[in-house]
Amino acid sequence: MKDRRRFLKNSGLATLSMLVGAEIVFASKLPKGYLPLALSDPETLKEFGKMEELIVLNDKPWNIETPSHLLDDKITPAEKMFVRNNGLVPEISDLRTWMLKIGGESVNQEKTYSLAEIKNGFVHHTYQITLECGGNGRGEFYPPTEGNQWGVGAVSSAEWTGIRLKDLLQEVGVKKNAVYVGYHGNDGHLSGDPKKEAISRGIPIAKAMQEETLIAFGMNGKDIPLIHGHPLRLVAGGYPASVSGKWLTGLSIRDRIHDGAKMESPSYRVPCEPVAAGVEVSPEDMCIIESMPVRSVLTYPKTGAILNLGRSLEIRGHAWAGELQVDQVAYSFDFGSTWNKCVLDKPRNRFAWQHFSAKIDFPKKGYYEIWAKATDEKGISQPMVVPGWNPKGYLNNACHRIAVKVR
Ligand SMILES: Nc1nc2c(c(=O)[nH]1)N[C@H]1C(S)=C(S)[C@@H](COP(=O)(O)O)O[C@H]1N2
Ligand SMILES: [Mo]
Repeated sequence: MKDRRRFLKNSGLATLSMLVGAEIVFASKLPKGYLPLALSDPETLKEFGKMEELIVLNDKPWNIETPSHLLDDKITPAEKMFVRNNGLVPEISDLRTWMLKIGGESVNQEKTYSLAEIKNGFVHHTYQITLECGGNGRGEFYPPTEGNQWGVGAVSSAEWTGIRLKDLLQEVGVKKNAVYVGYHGNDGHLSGDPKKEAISRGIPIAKAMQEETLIAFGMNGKDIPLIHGHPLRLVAGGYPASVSGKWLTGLSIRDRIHDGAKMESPSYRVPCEPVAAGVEVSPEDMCIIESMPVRSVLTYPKTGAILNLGRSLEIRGHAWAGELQVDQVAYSFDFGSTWNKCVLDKPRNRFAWQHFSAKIDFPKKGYYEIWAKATDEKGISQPMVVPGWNPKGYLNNACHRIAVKVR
């Protein structure tokens, strides 16, 4: 990866122009070693195995969003999966020395597992798990909140294979006073300080004991790609994806709520009670995000599509509701005046998103917006407008909207 960047940076003008596909006007003014933007993003995306259409929001650390129309697959392929990093992607050389250390106040006996012991010592399970970043949709909050300005594409639903965390916890033995499991990964802190962790979050012990909570080594039938946590990753669906620790090297069984990096307020917390937009909220009034709210995304057609009058349009998308199931998805093409039900599939398993579709017949030529609204099994629906402002811009589950023209 680095070699490629070095190669590009040292390339002569002719090579660069050829790669950009046009003459670089003002090339004489290019600072030495500067990589034209047209090259840096697509090239890095390719190096990470990502499609060029994904959107790089940040490169230090890498944060990459998926445009909604690329989420059309029922199971998200690796090349279309969003990336959210808090630190530096580790360089992994020798998997034979990779260790997973189980410790913490509430473990009966500290134990260290090699990768082979993890893979060979326990039964394997595969689940489709939807992972949504707590900050998905942040870009719409006003006043704006700091952090990656995600649109709707910080979500994925891949098939994860691994061992149940609960099987491993049973083997090491968990004391009665255990309340939380914290994770540790070996991605570097942005400061470069080796003593600091980039992120070390976790889950309540009951969540750790769920059947679908995995220590995963596989994704979509292959090894987990490096950028998504190779060789081991904690995968816990329904909660913000920040609890699904990548590059897993340790687990701490805690007798208190885990206090690792980004567990503290305001990270991944929202005001326990709603607040007015823009106010300051004191740490004791902020609560840790657990189950994510109901949400849906329209994945077909792509916004801007032009259709012919007289042909019905099939719309498609997915809906999910944290730890709950989605009960219903409705669509509107008259700005929310009337709603019709979509056909909604059952999830493949708990914590997998649900596919929906509908056929629309437009009454006449012109501009339309298609809105989608999901309702969870408790009867809670997505809001039409951006919901409760919060200091870090989490949990915007407002209805997704796309625009089409009929001619
Ligand atoms: N070790 C480690 N695990 C991590 C992170 C990280 O920066 N380091 N980011 C978390 C966050 S905030 C999210 S949203 C998901 C993103 O997963 P993905 O990059 O595989 O899509 O990973 C989570 N696990
Ligand atoms: Mo996240």
